[in-house]
Amino acid sequence: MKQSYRKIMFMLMVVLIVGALSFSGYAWTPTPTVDPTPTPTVDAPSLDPNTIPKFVNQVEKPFVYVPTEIKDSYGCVIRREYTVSWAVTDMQVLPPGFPMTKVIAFGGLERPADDPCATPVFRRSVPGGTFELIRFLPTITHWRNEVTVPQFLPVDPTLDWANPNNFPPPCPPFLPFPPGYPQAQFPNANVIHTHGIEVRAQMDGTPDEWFTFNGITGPNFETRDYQWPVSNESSAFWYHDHAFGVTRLNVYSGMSGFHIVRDPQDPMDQPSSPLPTGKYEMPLVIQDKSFNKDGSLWYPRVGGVPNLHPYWRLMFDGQVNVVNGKVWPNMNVEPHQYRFRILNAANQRFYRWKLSNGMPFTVIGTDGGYRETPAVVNEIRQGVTERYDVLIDFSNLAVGTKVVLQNIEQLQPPLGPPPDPNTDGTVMQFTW
Ligand SMILES: [Cu+2]
Repeated sequence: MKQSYRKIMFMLMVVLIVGALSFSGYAWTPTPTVDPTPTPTVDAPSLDPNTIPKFVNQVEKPFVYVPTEIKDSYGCVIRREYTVSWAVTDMQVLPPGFPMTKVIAFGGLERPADDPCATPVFRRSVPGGTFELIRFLPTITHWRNEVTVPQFLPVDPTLDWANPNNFPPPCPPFLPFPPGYPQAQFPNANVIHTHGIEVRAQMDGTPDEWFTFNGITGPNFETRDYQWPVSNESSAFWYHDHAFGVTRLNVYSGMSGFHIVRDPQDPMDQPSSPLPTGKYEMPLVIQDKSFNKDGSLWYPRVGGVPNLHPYWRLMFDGQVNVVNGKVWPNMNVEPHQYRFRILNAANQRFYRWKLSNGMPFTVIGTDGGYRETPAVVNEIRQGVTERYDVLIDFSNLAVGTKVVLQNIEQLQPPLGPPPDPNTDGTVMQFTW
């Protein structure tokens, strides 16, 4: 099964490369002297996922950014403003006792818990904080790139990419990573895309609108300050890095977070709504990752076609699932119905959710807002970037029950093998 899958993937890759070369005008003739066997590589994560204990981490709810509220002469709030930055830092992603992980983390103001009057404090986190937006209340966000050190994952300078230093693409033989090419690793190009939010194109974080910490900007750059009319229906959205040719590295490094839009005119968002709120509402940012023994993120360092692209690989699936920045966490629940906003923030992996005890999910919303009627299902398939708004009712479980959120989607559908129930087939646990 695995062998034939590899053969199919290899043939697919050959077809794609031949197609790309013919399209770009190259006359490419395969010669019989070329050995089609992929170069053997030791490019693999050094931390065996089976040695990482599951459900030791506790899930954390992303904090909510505190805005500055601009009021008119009557005291009515007419606009909200945020300043959100991102920087390289270390976070405890693996369970306690394991080394910390270098990440790129968003940061903004948080209100200390249980004290609505306390002065907001600055905090960085992976994923980033949540923007709680009110429909039709205009909002401005000032984005600040504070990545002052080289990107720690391999930037492949043979791709068409942001390239802040105008570094000419190197020719083979290529340098291994690390160190790679310092002129490509620094400074890090970033731009924030607000996935699904209605906004002017110049403020949507398209790939060539990138900017660096030291003032280098992409060809389409206009502004670091985005205005959102917040015209979408109430739903959840994804903000993430989107810089040209390095998005996969920056998102994998941690640059993800939720926007949640609520509509005061929608009965489902009003105080009389039957939907769970407060501690019974939980956003879940789910990603797959692999790790090294020193706690660092592992990302492929040898390209799929290393003679053309030394580091870039078309397909990569992590071995471990990370929920709200924690590997395989547990969440203690009460006998209550919960509302989960689920975001697939993986680079390419599709998920199919299933609960280990066969309990159903009630899907009340998707990327576009609330459904006309809820759908009760036993499985949910979720592609990259998609959001689901689901209810899970834990109120009829016996004390001590543990329910595991599983992933049963095959890798790289429709060709890949099923996930391993002991690693990427497990996501998180709910404990009553
Ligand atoms: Cu997106």
